[in-house]
Amino acid sequence: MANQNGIATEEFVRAAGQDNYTYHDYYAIDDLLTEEHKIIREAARDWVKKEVSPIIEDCAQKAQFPHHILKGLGEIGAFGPSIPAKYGGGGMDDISYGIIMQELERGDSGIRSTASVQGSLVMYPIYRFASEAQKMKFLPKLATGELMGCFGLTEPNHGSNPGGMTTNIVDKGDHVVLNGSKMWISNAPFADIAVVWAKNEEGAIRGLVVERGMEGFSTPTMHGKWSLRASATGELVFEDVKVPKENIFPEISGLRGPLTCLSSARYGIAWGAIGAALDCYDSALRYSQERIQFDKPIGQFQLTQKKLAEMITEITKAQLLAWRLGVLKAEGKATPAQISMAKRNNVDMALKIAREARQIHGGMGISGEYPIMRHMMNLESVITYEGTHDIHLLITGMDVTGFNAFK
Ligand code: TGC
Ligand code: FAD
Repeated sequence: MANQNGIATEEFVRAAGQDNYTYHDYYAIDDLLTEEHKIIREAARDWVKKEVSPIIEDCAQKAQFPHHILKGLGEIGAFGPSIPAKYGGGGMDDISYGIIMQELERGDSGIRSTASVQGSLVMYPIYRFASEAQKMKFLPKLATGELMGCFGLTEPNHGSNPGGMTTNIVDKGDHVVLNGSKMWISNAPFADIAVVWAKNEEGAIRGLVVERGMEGFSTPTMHGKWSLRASATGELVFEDVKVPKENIFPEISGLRGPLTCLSSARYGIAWGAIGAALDCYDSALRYSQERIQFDKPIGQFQLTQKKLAEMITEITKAQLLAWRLGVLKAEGKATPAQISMAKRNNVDMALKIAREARQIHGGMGISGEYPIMRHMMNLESVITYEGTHDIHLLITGMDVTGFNAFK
């Protein structure tokens, strides 16, 4: 049976026919949260159970992005939770932002990705760097999902090294002319606006808002992904696009601009990845108690217990890292290198847990009846985007040794 969007609602739902996910908090980290944090978490979790879990396996199998959930994402405050209410944002604190990302990624990394891009990579730069007129023009509509955005930094020949970008703008008086291309851009195929980073004639990196409909601007979809299949990824192609000067961010020049946005998004991923890990652990724990082999539940075998014990240990360490980072961020003390460490550690942790959970589910682990393989494949993108695992290792290496391995 299919719903009005053509997405089957009964195929590929979980084995039990419903989402039985239970949160795991082994170290009573909830005691460190406020009542408001817990209310925000419950609202996001309920929404994911109702709107994401029933359709997500089917969307991933068919490589479809579920456009119909955008309005709901806006309603639960997933777009720009930390942006002030004056601009339509949620005005929430950093931990609330992390909690929402965790609940969304518990559903699917692609859904969290859509929210990360909209909040941290589109709304945040407009909030931080744009003129007041641009803020009022774009932010309230982005907060509700009426407008959707994407973030163009990566190019075909410049991924880990965005400073080498060749996309460029040339000054023509009241407008600039934009040429070049970006690839691997989340949300690009349906985005109404793109926050694009390009070099001017002096070689300085500037940020600008490119709007769908501007002549010479196109967003071809990238097909054939085995990962983040329920997320839409595309290219941004600019062929002599005339962009009015008021669309250029006046307040920022240099790589610091896009990297500041990445710090915000990487922080959200550090929380989000725990959600994917928790979903894999929760499913594996339940399966280990129900699946009988050699006349007993597989959870009675010591090797299964070792896997589960190591999983919850790693999840707990990641939860503490994310919480402490949230406190530092709220105090304005979190450094980019601390954010790098949490992004790298927590995504790596989630990917390893997904692989172990896959083992515990045996053959069923590769089936769409369980969320494991989908999380595992998604996490292969998450460990690559927003800075690869190795780039984040080198950022930590640079921070502790004082030697810059990139130069
Ligand atoms: P470098 O010389 O080190 O720095 C240039 C300027 O930027 C400042 N900076 C930062 N500022 C804020 N936050 C950060 N994390 C920062 N890191 C550096 C730095 O202080 C300097 O400022 P200034 O004023 O002195 O000029 O730059 P570099 O060219 O040597 O590059 C360093 C490196 C390799 C760490 C950086 O390029 C990097 O992080 N590369 C990874 C690229 C990346 O993460 N791309 C992500 C693309 S977007 C994406 O993947 C979205 S996925 C979305 C989704 O679906 O969820
Ligand atoms: P490369 O930079 O070519 O790296 C290849 C390998 O070389 C990696 O293992 C890397 O760690 C290693 N390497 C590179 N440099 C070094 C070094 N100095 N030392 C040691 N090892 C090194 N980008 C956007 O701008 N916006 C988006 O919305 C966006 N969404 C994405 C969605 C998906 C699904 C994916 C897969 C990517 C997305 N990206 C996006 C791009 C992403 O940020 C890049 O893929 C990532 O930064 C890595 O760049 P690359 O793929 O060109 O790999």
